[in-house]
Amino acid sequence: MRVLVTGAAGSLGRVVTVGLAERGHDVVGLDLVPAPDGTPFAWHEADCADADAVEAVFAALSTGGRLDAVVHLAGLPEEASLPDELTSHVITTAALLDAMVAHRVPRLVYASSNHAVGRTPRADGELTEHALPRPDTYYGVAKVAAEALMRLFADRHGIDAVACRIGSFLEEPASVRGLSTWLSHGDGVRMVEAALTAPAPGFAVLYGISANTRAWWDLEPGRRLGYEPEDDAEDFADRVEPSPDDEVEAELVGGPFATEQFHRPALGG
Ligand code: 15L
Repeated sequence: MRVLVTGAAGSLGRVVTVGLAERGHDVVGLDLVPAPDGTPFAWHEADCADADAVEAVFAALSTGGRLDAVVHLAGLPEEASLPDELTSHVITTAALLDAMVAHRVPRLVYASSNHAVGRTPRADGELTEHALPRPDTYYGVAKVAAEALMRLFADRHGIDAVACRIGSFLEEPASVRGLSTWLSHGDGVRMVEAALTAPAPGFAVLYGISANTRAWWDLEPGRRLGYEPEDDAEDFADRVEPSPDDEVEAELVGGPFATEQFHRPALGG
């Protein structure tokens, strides 16, 4: 498949671009910054929040053959102001979806986040794809809104749109919470490839975690799309130090993002 990967220079993007290229996909990177030295695939520099710049990238790509999908990984990875979060996640997704419709690109795979449902209590039981939006931060609010936009474009334009609610994408789990929420680098690539290649998923949500022994987020929605995780955070459990925050972080899906440290006014604060 020919795939445009946004945020190609970011922590997810660096792993996913290389992983997809190794699996035989024709990857095109897109980022605000230039390609790292030695990048073996095509690269465009543009701000995904700038609709004209995004359109120009799609126009340039249309001369090189059909683009099969966009993997949208660009965006702030943490809490910021509400306007910045909306720009980073909703406006960028809108610019990409508009360009996809204009250039008949049929599929979007999006790095959504567990923080879209981060205020869901663990006591509610297994976290399924049917959990109602329950963001824990403005970051989570923007992920919810980006998912809603994907659903709208799936319904209106028939775009296949897979929202991957990613847990903690790290080389190794870094906290007790991470023993449940970890997504390994290898599984991250497997997840994106499954979301890219699943036959006709329409709009779909999956939880992006590894096959962690302590997982309590439903892996079935991913498995239905062909995502078979292979790693388990438990293999690293001996290296994870307990912390006084573990108990409070275990109460809600979003862990630290759902704690009081992020309480602030929506505007002007
Ligand atoms: C995310 O969505 C964030 O981008 C990342 O910074 C982590 O907080 C991660 O979720 C997590 O929940 O561990």
